[in-house]
Formats: sequence, structure tokens, C-alpha cells
Amino acid sequence: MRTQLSLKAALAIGAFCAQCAAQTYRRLGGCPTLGCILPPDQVDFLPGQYFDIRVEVHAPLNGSEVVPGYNKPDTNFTLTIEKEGEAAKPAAAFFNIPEPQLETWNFTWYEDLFAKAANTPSQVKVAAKAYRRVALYEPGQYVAMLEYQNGSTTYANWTVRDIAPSRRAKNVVMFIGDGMTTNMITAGRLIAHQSINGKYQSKLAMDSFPVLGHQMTHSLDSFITDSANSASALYSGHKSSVNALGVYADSSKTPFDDPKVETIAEIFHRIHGGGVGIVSTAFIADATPAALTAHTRDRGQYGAVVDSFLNGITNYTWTNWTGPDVLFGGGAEQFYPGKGSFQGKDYYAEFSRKDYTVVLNNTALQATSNSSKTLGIFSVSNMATWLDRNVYTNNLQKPKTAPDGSNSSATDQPGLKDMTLKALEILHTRHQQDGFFLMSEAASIDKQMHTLDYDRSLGELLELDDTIKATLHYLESIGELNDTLVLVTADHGHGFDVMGSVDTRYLNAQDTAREKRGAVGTYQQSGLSQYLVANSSAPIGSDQNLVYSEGVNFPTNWDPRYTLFQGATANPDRRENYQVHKDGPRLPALNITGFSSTDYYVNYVDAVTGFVINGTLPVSADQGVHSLTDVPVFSQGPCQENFGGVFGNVDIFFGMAACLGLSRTCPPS
Ligand SMILES: *[C@@H]1O[C@H](CO)[C@@H](O)[C@H](O)[C@H]1NC(C)=O
Ligand SMILES: *[C@@H]1O[C@H](CO)[C@@H](O)[C@H](O)[C@H]1NC(C)=O
Ligand SMILES: *[C@@H]1O[C@H](CO)[C@@H](O)[C@H](O)[C@H]1NC(C)=O
Ligand SMILES: *[C@@H]1O[C@H](CO)[C@@H](O)[C@H](O)[C@H]1NC(C)=O
Ligand SMILES: *[C@@H]1O[C@H](CO)[C@@H](O)[C@H](O)[C@H]1NC(C)=O
Ligand SMILES: *[C@@H]1O[C@H](CO)[C@@H](O)[C@H](O)[C@H]1NC(C)=O
Ligand SMILES: *[C@@H]1O[C@H](CO)[C@@H](O)[C@H](O)[C@H]1NC(C)=O
Ligand SMILES: *[C@@H]1O[C@H](CO)[C@@H](O)[C@H](O)[C@H]1NC(C)=O
Ligand SMILES: *[C@@H]1O[C@H](CO)[C@@H](O)[C@H](O)[C@H]1NC(C)=O
Ligand SMILES: *[C@@H]1O[C@H](CO)[C@@H](O)[C@H](O)[C@H]1NC(C)=O
Ligand SMILES: *[C@@H]1O[C@H](CO)[C@@H](O)[C@H](O)[C@H]1NC(C)=O
Ligand SMILES: *[C@H]1O[C@@H](CO)[C@H](O)[C@@H](O)[C@@H]1NC(C)=O
Ligand SMILES: [Zn+2]
Repeated sequence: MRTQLSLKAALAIGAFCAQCAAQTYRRLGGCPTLGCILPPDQVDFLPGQYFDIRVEVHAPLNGSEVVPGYNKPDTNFTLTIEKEGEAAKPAAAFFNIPEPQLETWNFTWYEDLFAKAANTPSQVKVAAKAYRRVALYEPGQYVAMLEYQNGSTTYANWTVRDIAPSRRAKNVVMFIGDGMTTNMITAGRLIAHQSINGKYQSKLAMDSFPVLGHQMTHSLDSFITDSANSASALYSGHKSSVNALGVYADSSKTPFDDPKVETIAEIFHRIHGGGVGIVSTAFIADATPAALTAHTRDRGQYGAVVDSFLNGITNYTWTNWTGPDVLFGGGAEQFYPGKGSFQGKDYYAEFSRKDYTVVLNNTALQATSNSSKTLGIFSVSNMATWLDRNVYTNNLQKPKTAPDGSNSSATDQPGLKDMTLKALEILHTRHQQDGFFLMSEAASIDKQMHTLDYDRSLGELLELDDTIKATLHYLESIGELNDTLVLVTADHGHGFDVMGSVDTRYLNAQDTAREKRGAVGTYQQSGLSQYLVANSSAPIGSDQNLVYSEGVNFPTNWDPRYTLFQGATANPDRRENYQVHKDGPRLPALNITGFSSTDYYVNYVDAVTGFVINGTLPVSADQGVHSLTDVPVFSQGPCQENFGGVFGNVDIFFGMAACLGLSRTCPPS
């Protein structure tokens, strides 16, 4: 009795220390105690949404969490589920599934920076079970209880939201400006729209949306998120850990067995047989597009991600996903046969075999039928930026970027607007009755912000805005605007802002760094924007054939004498001259021969006329990072009222799912 009580007390103390010591390094996110339930405490579900449950019991072998006399995990743990007001039942009985097999493994983790520096990982032994593809149908409160090690318990309180299965929107178009903040939108508006005496003569398309909200982007186990984690929250209503796509991260070795949660694309297809479009300017296996169909805790499993687009999750009983109607983006290296593709297979051929039309350039994209499923892959890696496709076009001459894997350059790439409009044409043609869900991502707002290329990042943001404008116009022309919920949001931010302007002629004429800094003008010396704004209906970079009521707005001059004094707060060592990089995207920092290859220094040829500014990040970082800020949510169409105010990123999923009528409050018969 005494021993047992002290063991229980020791387990409690171990759990307490896990929280206080392991702040930035964790044994397992979402599991502060030695008994883990995933999905963890405080999560919400859509009625009828499929998910897996993972339970793990941990026995620390060394490190700060060791419990005297406890060096192997209890294998006789039990999980019960209780619906509020009803009796608790063993989980397998509750879900009417066979009791899962016991699994065991071990893993190591670092408790803090000292442990990492000394290479003394703590070891943990694990006993675990996974309850696969279950669902909760009746709205209300549920308590999952894990009892382990003779008397220790972990609770997870779950809420099944009270969402009626009625459908209000036929279609959803979700725009994601990756990394896009209100500060970036403000800067984009400044350089692309004319104002007279402080009054704008035109505004962004986003500015016209009737409802504006803010979403909080925190993840399950860190307050700064990455795009995998945040996309999972946006599409599934479940926050996760950095690098995880559509799963809660467990501690097992394989990145494919983690407990999954069903995404909006999968549910929409399963319930309504609706059309799904996935469009991105990133390599298409990247996190934001990937999170719609992939279920892995490692976003780096690019080949498997591409396989999941086409085949869904093949190795577990999961949904009846059969591939999107439209998949457009970059990332050819995961498609042509070779070391980048899943099992070395030719994924152009795999898609063709399943009746996809495959297009590899913009000319072919525009000419292709509106009625077939279509795969469009337009470059190796990320697609070229708007600025390089439209202004500094020599930068498209980059060998080995062609999507066929040859040595040639990808010179005929569509922009986000071309891809999005074609996607809409196909989705509309194929899904007149059941509607569609389209996710369109401006990925390089984030990517160019990471490498501190503010001009390219803002160019991408303006291209997104132009795409939004064209989308609203197109939806109206086909009579679908009133039936379409249109959302514009981001997945997280970067600490970017504009603080004034820079007289680049003065800067270039000075000799020393301290003198060059005198070129920065703040407050009244910031003056007015010197970026020239096109004021016609067919300015640079626009599609001449597409008629809008107002002109699209991009600057016609990206190299004025007075530029923006702009920057982000998290940086590697870098040089700044506050001038557009005409020779291609920036490379602010790199590793230098003769020094440790994991330390990054200023790239001296980046911004030669500028001056060195030392970084704020660890020297192992060669680019900027994400930040804490809430990000905007613009909405219009059916259910727009559900997206005003301040809410969590997961609420976007619940809002879209509610509007599309995706909840099911009783099991399929
Ligand atoms: C396993 O747990 C059950 C109840 O939770 C208990 O009745 C049984 O004795 C335990 N078995 C072992 C081997 O500890
Ligand atoms: C961890 O697991 C591996 C393989 O499953 C095994 O060889 C090893 O002995 C285990 N380590 C500990 C400390 O249990
Ligand atoms: C735990 O034990 C392993 C194996 O002996 C050792 O390598 C590691 O440094 C130990 N960790 C701690 C925190 O003591
Ligand atoms: C579990 O704990 C109770 C008292 O807390 C004790 O009587 C019992 O022997 C323990 N069982 C095991 C298997 O340790
Ligand atoms: C979880 O549910 C249990 C049982 O209903 C309750 O006692 C506990 O307060 C709840 N915890 C939280 C954080 O809501
Ligand atoms: C799924 O199973 C197949 C056949 O065993 C295997 O080839 C493939 O690698 C597995 N996929 C993943 C993502 O693990
Ligand atoms: C575009 O792709 C088509 C085949 O789909 C090909 O015939 C044509 O040459 C390509 N054009 C360019 C500019 O690469
Ligand atoms: C696709 O639809 C658009 C808009 O309705 C139309 O202009 C275009 O000709 C169609 N393309 C093909 C190949 O049918
Ligand atoms: C769309 O809704 C607006 C406002 O409710 C209405 O004036 C308009 O006629 C509707 N258009 C169509 C095509 O239904
Ligand atoms: C550092 O640079 C060298 C060549 O300059 C390259 O081979 C190496 O991979 C780089 N290391 C890292 C960590 O990027
Ligand atoms: C500042 O940056 C330069 C260039 O990368 C580097 O040599 C120097 O060590 C940095 N200073 C500090 C304090 O990191
Ligand atoms: C999943 O596939 C879609 C499209 O083929 C069907 O419309 C759905 O009815 C189907 N769902 C189930 C549960 O079979
Ligand atoms: Zn990013």
C-alpha cells in the first residue's frame, strides 16, 4: 500500500517536472504525463469525423523523469470512453471494434540545450495501442480516461460540436497567403494603389470583403507554428505539432502510423462526392497543399505525400478518397521517376493511369479540356515568383527547372491566377450539382519572406489579390458567387513591417555602414510611396483578355529611388540595401568555407551596395522564421458571419464544414 502510494506520488511528481523542465524540448507534445491520449485533452470534433486514437504509456529509463522502481511501462493499461451522463465503456466496446494489439518500442529525447550539447538523451520505453478510424456522432462532452500503472490516470475531455448537418454553401474557395500578415497586406496596398493626400483611390480586392476576423495560430505544443501544423488545424479542426500533417505526432519510429484525423477534402468527398482542387505556387508536396490528403508526422515525406494525393492512405482503413479533380503547382522532382518520387515510380504515369490529363506548361494548361481530372506540374521545386515571371524574366533561364526533368528551363509557367481560374473552370464543369472545394495557396509570400526578399514576397501578395479579384469575377460570371463561401486567410505570420523609406541614391553614394544608415527616413522623412501605380485596365503582368471593372494593380516600377524601409525581426546575418534584387531571389546568408558548415554568415554578394546587419537568430539559421501574430481572415458568401471576431485556427475548419453540411450525427446505416 505504502509503496503503491509513493509510486503514484512519484508518477505525479515526474509529470510535474516534465512540464517545468521540458519547456522547449519535450518528451512528446500533447503528453505532459507518463500516460498519453491522442487526441489529447480539450480537442473538438465535427460530428461523424473519422479519427484514430493512440494511447501510450511511458517508462523513463533515465533523466529527470525517472520514477524509482518503475523501469518498464505498464502493458495492462485501459482506455475508457464516457459520454457525459452515460456509463464509461472500454474504448473498443464503445466504438464496437476489436481490441487493438499491444505495441512496444522505445525512444530518446533531449530535455534541454545542456542535454543536447552534452549528447545525453533521455531514454523512454513505451507500451501503446491504436484504435483506428473511429468517430463520435452525437454532439456533447466526452471523457476519455487512460488508467495505467495501477492507479494513475490521464483524462482527455473532448467536445463534439453541436453542428447541424444542413448545408448552406455549394462551394468553398479557400485562399491561403502563406505567412501573410496584416502588415504585409498594408505594405502591398501602399506600393500598388495610389493615394492622394492619404486617401486611397483604389483598394485591394481583399479590402472589399464584408467580414474580417483574426485567427490565433498557436499549435498544440508550441506557440509558434509551422505550415504543416497550421494547415492541419485549418483543414481538420485539430491542432498538431510542428512538421505533422493530418495526424497527432506519436513517439513511434515510423512517421506513417501516427493517429490521423480526417480532413475537409476527405470528408467533402466522402459525404457529398464533391470536387476538390489543390493549387499552390510551392512544390506541390509542400505542407500547405499536402495537409489536405497526407497523414504523416513528417512533412518531409514528399514522395508519400504525392502518393496520398492520388491514392489516399493506402495502408490503413481510412476514407474513400480517390484523388483531387485538379492538382496544380511545382515540385516535378516528386513526379518524374528518380530518387525524389515515391518508390522511384513515374507519378506522371501513375496519374495518367487513373485518367488524369497531365500538363506541364501554361500553354498546355490553357488549352486543356475543362472536363477531365487534371494534373499540372510546371517546374522543379517552387514555381518562379511573380516578379521573375513578369518583370525580371531573364531569371526564368535556370537550367534543370523544367518539369520533365530535363536540363532545360521552365520558361512557360502559369501564375497563381492562371492556375486558379483553370481549376475553377474544371471544378465547375465537373461538379455542377455537388459543388467543389478549392484551396489556392500563394506560397512564396512566405518563402520569399524567409529569405528576406520583401519585394518578391509583396509581389506574390499582390498576385494573390489579383487572383482573388479574378475569382470573384469568374464566380459571378457563372452564377455561383452567391453559393460560394470565399475565404482569404494565412497560416501564420512573419515579424515583418515597414518603418519608413530609404533614399537609395544617397545610400549607394555613402562609404561606411554607419553613413549608409543615414539614408533611412522615418516619420515625416518617410514621405509618400514612390512606387508607380498602373492606372489602366491592362497593366503590366495582367491577363489582357480578362476584363475587370477596375484595373489590376501592381507597381510598374519596382526600383524607385525611394524604397520602403522594411524588414523582419528574426534574421540571419545579412546585408541590406533596400533595393529590388533584379538578378533573382535573395540569398542573404550562407556557410563559408573554412568555418563550421552549420554556421551561416553574410552572403557578401547579396546587396553589395548595402551594409551588414547582424542577425538575431542562432547562427545555424540561414533565413528568417515565423512569428506569433494572429492573422487575418477575410470572408464573403454564405456563412460569412461565422468568420468575424477573434477565434482559433481550428474554427476555420468547423466554420467551413458547417457551411458545407459535413457533420453526421448518426453512423451510416
Ligand atoms: C490488468 O488490469 C485489470 C483491471 O484493470 C486487473 O483486473 C488485472 O488483474 C490486471 N492484470 C495484471 C496482470 O496486472
Ligand atoms: C530499444 O528497442 C530496440 C529495438 O526495438 C532494442 O534493440 C533496444 O534494446 C531497446 N532499448 C532499450 C533501452 O530498451
Ligand atoms: C541515458 O542512458 C543512455 C544509455 O546509457 C545514455 O547514453 C544517456 O546519456 C543517458 N541519458 C541521461 C540523461 O542520463
Ligand atoms: C494496485 O494498488 C493497490 C492499492 O493502491 C494494491 O492493493 C494492489 O496490490 C496493486 N496492484 C498491483 C498489481 O500492483
Ligand atoms: C474534464 O472532465 C472531468 C470529468 O467530467 C472534469 O472533472 C474535469 O474538470 C474536466 N477538465 C477540464 C479541463 O475541463
Ligand atoms: C504502404 O504499403 C505498401 C505495400 O506494403 C508499401 O510499399 C508502401 O511503402 C506503404 N506506404 C507507406 C506510406 O508506408
Ligand atoms: C508545352 O507542353 C506541350 C505538351 O504538353 C509541348 O508540346 C510544348 O512544346 C510545351 N511548350 C513549351 C514552351 O515548353
Ligand atoms: C474552359 O472554360 C472556359 C470558360 O468557360 C472557356 O473559355 C474555355 O474555352 C474552356 N476550355 C476548353 C478547352 O473547353
Ligand atoms: C445574389 O445575392 C444578392 C444579394 O442577396 C442578390 O441581389 C442577387 O440577385 C443574387 N444573385 C444571384 C445570381 O442569385
Ligand atoms: C556548406 O557549403 C558547402 C559548400 O559551400 C556545402 O557543400 C554544404 O552542404 C553546406 N552546408 C550546409 C549545412 O548547408
Ligand atoms: C556579424 O556578421 C558577420 C558577417 O556574417 C560575422 O562575421 C560576425 O561574426 C557577426 N557578429 C556577431 C556578433 O555575430
Ligand atoms: C465516396 O466517394 C464519393 C465519390 O465517388 C461518393 O460520392 C461517396 O458516396 C462515397 N462515400 C462512401 C461512404 O462510399
Ligand atoms: Zn514558412
